[in-house]
Amino acid sequence: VSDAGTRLATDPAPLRAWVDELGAIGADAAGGTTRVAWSPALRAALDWLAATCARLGLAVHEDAAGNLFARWGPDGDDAVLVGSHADTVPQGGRFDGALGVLAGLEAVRLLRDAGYEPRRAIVVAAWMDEEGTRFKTPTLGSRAFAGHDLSALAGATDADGVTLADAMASWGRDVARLPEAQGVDGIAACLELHIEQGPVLEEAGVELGLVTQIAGLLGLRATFTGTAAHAGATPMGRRRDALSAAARAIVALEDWAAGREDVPVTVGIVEVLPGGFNVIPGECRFTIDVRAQSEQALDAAEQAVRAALADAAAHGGVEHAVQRTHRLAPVPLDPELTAVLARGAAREGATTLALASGAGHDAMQLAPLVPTAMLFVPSDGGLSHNPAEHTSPAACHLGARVLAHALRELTS
Ligand code: HGY
Ligand code: MN
Ligand code: MN
Repeated sequence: VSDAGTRLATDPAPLRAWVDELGAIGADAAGGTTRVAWSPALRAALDWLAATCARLGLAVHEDAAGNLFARWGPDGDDAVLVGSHADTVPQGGRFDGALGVLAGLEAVRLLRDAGYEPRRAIVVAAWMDEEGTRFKTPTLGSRAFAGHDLSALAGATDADGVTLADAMASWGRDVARLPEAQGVDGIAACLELHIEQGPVLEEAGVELGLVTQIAGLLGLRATFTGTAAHAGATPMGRRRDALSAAARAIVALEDWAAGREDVPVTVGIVEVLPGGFNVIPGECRFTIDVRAQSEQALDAAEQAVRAALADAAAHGGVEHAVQRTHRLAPVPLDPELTAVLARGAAREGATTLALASGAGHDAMQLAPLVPTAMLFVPSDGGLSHNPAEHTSPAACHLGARVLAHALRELTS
């Protein structure tokens, strides 16, 4: 039960209804949710979000980068921002990102219904393209808000050859005007609630996670080039098979990472060309995703990955090339702001655990510039980036109430 200071409603149903309504936008045939950047599904989601925020009496606007903001309270450049992303991975779940936006909105609703008036504004945010799925541009919206120069991304193309510039133009946005999305000067603090996306809280039997830091991300794209040839007439000893060499590399990467605690390595996309059942693959392209909690570990991982690719290519007698697509440094979060979340959790009598985030988040773009803290709620079975992703209504609402306590402390 919440403390007498601010009696917050505890009914989890309205928030769960929002999660289900938003999760249905972009629902795909596999039972998941697909809302990639600049897609019609994401446009529909932001329209739903804008209408929902407007019904709560918030002032809604979208910036040049497609970020959506809903503001409650007075003007000023000391707003407290709370939010996450509305885009998803392909065939993703209904909670990754979306819950962070909706829990922020629920926190505002709870405070308004309790008769609270903030002395400085609370801004609920839905960041554009946190996942980077379509153009390999993770955290594009929050990077634009943080004032990063993103001009190099304009020519990025998706799997259908559509450029980022054209995709943005389909939303009435000009990629050259991304710098106008710089807005971090207008906020004094940033909070993000997110599902943990791993098994730690559930296995520890703890209700909430207080995030100490966010893992660094390294994205690589590898191309193995052999010789397309006849599957039946080419003796095994005469082949330059790009796929079998890549497969050897991929298994070597898994073996390398399996021997280490917290440097997960993932190959998520593999393209085989020309892609005939009776043609020895002449080319194989694949992505490599590396996470680590320190720059040194990221550097060591990149070296090991490059060495494993070179060995496998040499073994298969094929050429190879490796290109870095992105690298985000590990980011520590703000201890004082995290203590505000901890006090909110204490008001709810919730158990908490301090933990590092293996997943990347928009918070990592804000943390170097303004005090930033993250609150995790458990993921059932530690599962995420999967249609079966789930967190109980009670756990979601507990997180929203803790956000509400923190927002009240920060804006009273
Ligand atoms: O990849 C990540 O860590 C996040 O889900 N974008
Ligand atoms: Mn995600
Ligand atoms: Mn996410």
